Amino acid sequence: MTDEHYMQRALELALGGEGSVSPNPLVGCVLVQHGTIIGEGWHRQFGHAHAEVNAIESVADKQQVASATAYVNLEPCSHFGKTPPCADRLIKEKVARVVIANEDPNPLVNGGGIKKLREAGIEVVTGVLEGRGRELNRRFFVFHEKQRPYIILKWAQTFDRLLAHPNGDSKWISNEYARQWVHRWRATEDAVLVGTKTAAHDNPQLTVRDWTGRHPVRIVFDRFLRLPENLHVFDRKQLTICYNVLRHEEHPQLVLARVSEENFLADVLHDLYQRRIQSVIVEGGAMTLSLFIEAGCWDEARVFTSPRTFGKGIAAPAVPGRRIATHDIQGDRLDIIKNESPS
Ligand code: AOF
Ligand code: ZN
Repeated sequence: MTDEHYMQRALELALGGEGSVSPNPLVGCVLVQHGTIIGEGWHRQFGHAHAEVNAIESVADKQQVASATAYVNLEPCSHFGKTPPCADRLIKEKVARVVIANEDPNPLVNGGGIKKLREAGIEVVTGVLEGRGRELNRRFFVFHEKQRPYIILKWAQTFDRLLAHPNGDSKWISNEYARQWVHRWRATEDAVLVGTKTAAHDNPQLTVRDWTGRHPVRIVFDRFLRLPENLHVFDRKQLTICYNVLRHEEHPQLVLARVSEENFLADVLHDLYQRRIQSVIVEGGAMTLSLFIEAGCWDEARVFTSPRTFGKGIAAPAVPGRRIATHDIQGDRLDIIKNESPS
């Protein structure tokens, strides 16, 4: 077994935290002694123990931890946050070696964990499966490096690349299985966003119903506060942030957030960063998707193409990017497209 094998296992364990740890990263840890895995753990819940601590706690015979190698996909932390520093704990347990995929971009850590471990005489290897680690924690890296949430654009188009009928109706483009995928995505991202026309015309709830998991924060663009208050997004069953250029108000489960008219999108993204929203799925409509596309401010697009045709209607956006995967969802095609140079 090589370092890569054990790191792959750490990455698999890390995924166990999906949907529960944001805005923290997904982190897994494997402890290995003499070629045997003696402990495993992952960060399970925001505010709770980190991966390294859970891995150490899982070891039956604690004496074995001394002289073991710890495989952890993110640099062990060096700060006192919700829990004490993992680097200190690894030093205290006298592990011999620490193998890491990615350095922690969080300014509170940022190399500090690696430095602490090395100063304590522990051998540290970095960059093992670095690319896979970055992909796993792409939301966390974009959030810290670009100081904005990770942006996922999502839409369903007809075979003739239309988003809606001429009157704006977009019902029944993708099938029920595609809708279930979307609900699963909502449960794993921090927020879901729609524009004014979509909120008014479709009156979406933007909650998780066809899957289990927590509801995302709902974001609506309504620059001039023209949307009626009886829409589902304003039902206060889950937090909605309504970005506008007129006024700021905070109510239980509803925030009217005022941003500038000139720098609307940049202000929104900055405000979301400050609210620690790490990822957003943009669910339309055409104008809102275009706003993000024209600004180059998106990371991933998830596009369903149905075999149906509408003949005429509202054109679907086109995104420059690289297709990284295609799935067949019971007859609907799902393409995942990556933006290779997001702003
Ligand atoms: C680790 N192992 O499993 C995780 C780390 O508020 P806290 O104390 O939970 O700290 C959160 C920060 O710690 C998070 O932003 C990231 O920099 C790091 N996450 N570090 O050593 C872990 N989840
Ligand atoms: Zn930690």
